Formats: sequence, structure tokens, C-alpha cells
Amino acid sequence: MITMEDIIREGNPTLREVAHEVTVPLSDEDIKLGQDMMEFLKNSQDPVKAEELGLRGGVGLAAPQLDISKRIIAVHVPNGDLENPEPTLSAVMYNPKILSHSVQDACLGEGEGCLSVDREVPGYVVRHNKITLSYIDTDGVKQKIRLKNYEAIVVQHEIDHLNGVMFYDHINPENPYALKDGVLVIE
Ligand code: FHF
Ligand code: ZN
Repeated sequence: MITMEDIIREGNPTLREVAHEVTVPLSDEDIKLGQDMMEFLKNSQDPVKAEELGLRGGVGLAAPQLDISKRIIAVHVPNGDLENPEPTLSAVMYNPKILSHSVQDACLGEGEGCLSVDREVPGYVVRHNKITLSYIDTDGVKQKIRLKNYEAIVVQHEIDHLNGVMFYDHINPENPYALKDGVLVIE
């Protein structure tokens, strides 16, 4: 089981590496890693388990955050409705790739945080509002999906980890809340 002790923090050079593609067909080891990453996200969003295990709530996790330099991400985005547990997006993605993106940009009004960053970094993290993405799923099948708004932002945060990029690399150091015209602010 993955816990916070398995997550490396900023300063660890693995977080700045470009991670390696995984081989297809997927190895049993890579399938197991993906399953463990998804279990972490679900546990981290379960108030009882998160408290027991001391987990910080997360909607995404990338293998480099576990000191494993492979192009594997997990995303589990809750829909916000406590009545309906159906997540809006829940997937383990191997070799995810952004094929195209919108001209329009977007950012989270609250800014971003990271499981590998134990401090608050204020400011807007401007990303693409819509992305078309390909990836290999847990069954080894190639998928192609379109994402927008929050789901697209989360996946871009995770793919950044595969390329050694941290969320604060996108923040304007002079004016962290400067925004160009037309950027969608997601509240
Ligand atoms: C998070 N947590 O998941 C943040 C961090 C925008 O690479 O967003 O570092 F638990 C992955 C509902 C809404 C339930 C929000 C992508 C952020 C990715 C993890 N929590 C949440 C929730 C959250 C990072 N990460 C603040 C930990
Ligand atoms: Zn992160």
C-alpha cells in the first residue's frame, strides 16, 4: 500500500527527470503499480482511511512522485456531489500524450498544490482549457479522449510530472495573479 512516506518531495532530482515510456504489452509490475496508485487516490479521498493513514487528499498521482521514473499517472476526480460517488474521471494512464489542445487557456481560481510540495505556493497556474489525449489503459488498450476544465487541468499537472515540470514553474514570479485576457478561471 502506498502512503505519504512513499512520496518524494521537491529537491529530489527524480522530480526533474523526463520519465521513461513503459513497454507494451504492460508488465505485471506496471499494472500493479497503476492499481496501487489508484488505491492511494481513493484512500486519500476517504475521510476515514485518509485520517487513519495520514494521507493528504489527492486527485492525481504520477509515478515519478514515488521515485519511479516511468510515464504512468493515475487520476481520480470526484464529482463534488456527496450523494453520487461516481467520479467524473477515474483512470490509470500509461504513456499519456497530449495530441492537441484548445487555444483557450484556463487555471484554477484557488491555484494548485502538490503532494510533493509541503508548502503553499500562491498564484495562477495557466494551462490549456481542453486537451485531446491518448494513453494506454490498464488492459493495454490504446484510448483517445477529450477533456476540459478541471479534469484537463489535473491531467496536465500529472503529465508535467512525467516531464520534470512542477506546477510553480508556470507561475509568474513578478505577479503570481497576472492573467492574460481570455483565460478561463475555474472556481
Ligand atoms: C492534488 N489535492 O491532488 C492536490 C494537492 C490540480 O501530482 O486537489 O501532486 F482530494 C499530483 C477534491 C478536490 C478532493 C481536490 C492537480 C493537483 C494534484 C496531487 N485535492 C487536491 C481532493 C482534492 C495534486 N499531485 C493539493 C495535494
Ligand atoms: Zn503534483
